[in-house]
Amino acid sequence: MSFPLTDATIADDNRPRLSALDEDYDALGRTLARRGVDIEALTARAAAFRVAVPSWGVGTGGTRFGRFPGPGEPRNVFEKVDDCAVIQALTRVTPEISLHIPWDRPDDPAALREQATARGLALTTVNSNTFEDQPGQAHSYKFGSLTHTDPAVRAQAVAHNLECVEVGQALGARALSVWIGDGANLPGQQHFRKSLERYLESLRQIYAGLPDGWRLFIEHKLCEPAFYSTVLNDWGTSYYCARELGDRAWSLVDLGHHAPNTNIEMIVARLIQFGKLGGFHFNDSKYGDDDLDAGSIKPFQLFLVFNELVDAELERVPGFEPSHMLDQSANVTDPIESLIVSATELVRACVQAHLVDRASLWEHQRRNDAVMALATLKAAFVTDVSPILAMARRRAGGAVAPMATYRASGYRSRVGAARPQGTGRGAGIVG
Ligand SMILES: [Mn+2]
Repeated sequence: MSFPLTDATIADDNRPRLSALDEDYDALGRTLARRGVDIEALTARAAAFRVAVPSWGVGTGGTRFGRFPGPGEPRNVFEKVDDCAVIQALTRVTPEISLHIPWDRPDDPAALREQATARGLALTTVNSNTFEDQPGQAHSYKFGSLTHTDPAVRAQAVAHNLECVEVGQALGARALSVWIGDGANLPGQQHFRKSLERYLESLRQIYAGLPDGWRLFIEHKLCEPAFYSTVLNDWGTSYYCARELGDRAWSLVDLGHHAPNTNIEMIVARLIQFGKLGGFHFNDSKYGDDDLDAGSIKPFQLFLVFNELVDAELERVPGFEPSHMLDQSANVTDPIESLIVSATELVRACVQAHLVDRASLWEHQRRNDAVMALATLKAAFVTDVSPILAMARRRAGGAVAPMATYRASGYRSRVGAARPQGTGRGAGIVG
């Protein structure tokens, strides 16, 4: 199937929207100028933003109770790359893909890398999977992987992670992201301290196998699938492990992996301060690890997270270089549409955070003026920066209205016809 979303088709679809965009952009520019803000500086921030798309995110996810796949789900990693390319063509902020092994293990890594490059994409991160058993595997992960009581199971899990690094090297990746489902479902099942010791012992072996220039991201999670306790349960434990491992190990924050109402922006600030914020899995959540579209439930929280990131960026905190990745699961939407929405909302939060009047904020903080400090944040948060996002996309060759252009392209119905279902493994469970 020929790739349908060329620069020319996007430009054609943009054309009737351009005069309205110019009008809205100019109007917003005047409004911002009155506040002493240069709209072009914000548009440059929007244009510079990047977030990696998860290969598993382009298939329909599911719950413990079922999965309802839609038409044209990718059946292999090559088709996943094609879907990711559609998101990049429209948004121009997602030139990277995060892969999951073994779901995405390519028979021919060079061919996969070539296809990605041809689509303007890079395969930057590999994610290991020891939270489920694979066919033919010698030992089961039912009772854990990197922390299992049996050294043979741990050795198998370590070997899998090292294989992920090897595959990643062939693909040009530079990071390994490790999430384990290890933990306990019942009190007494697991020795808390010993299981964490085993985790560190396993991770040290993986860390020792990291090629030069690689980073190791460790992802913590409060619960699930272990509902009583998980071994790497919170940011403090994650920080401890990253510090124990060394300067190439980093904590990764998944927005859905915390107790409800946790102050995630403060966790982000702490990890920045301690020099261990490696990156993010962006998504949103109402009750648990819901993996909903970014900004769909708590857009203000997303803004506050970016407020911390922008603050650190502007302050040039040493070593501050977090990787932005999406990690989400579409159950009832077209996954491509959900990823377009999420990518767009991240850019929005980033631009709004750059709009914060920091000098005023710091002054209100110094004076303990809580009301005005919040008002300063809110002034940025309630500003509709949509014309900035659209202008940045347009200038980069993307879509002024990505969702409308995507729907008009007929991509979903085309792949629906080209990819009969039931012949492959399209979707992912997400960590
Ligand atoms: Mn995650």
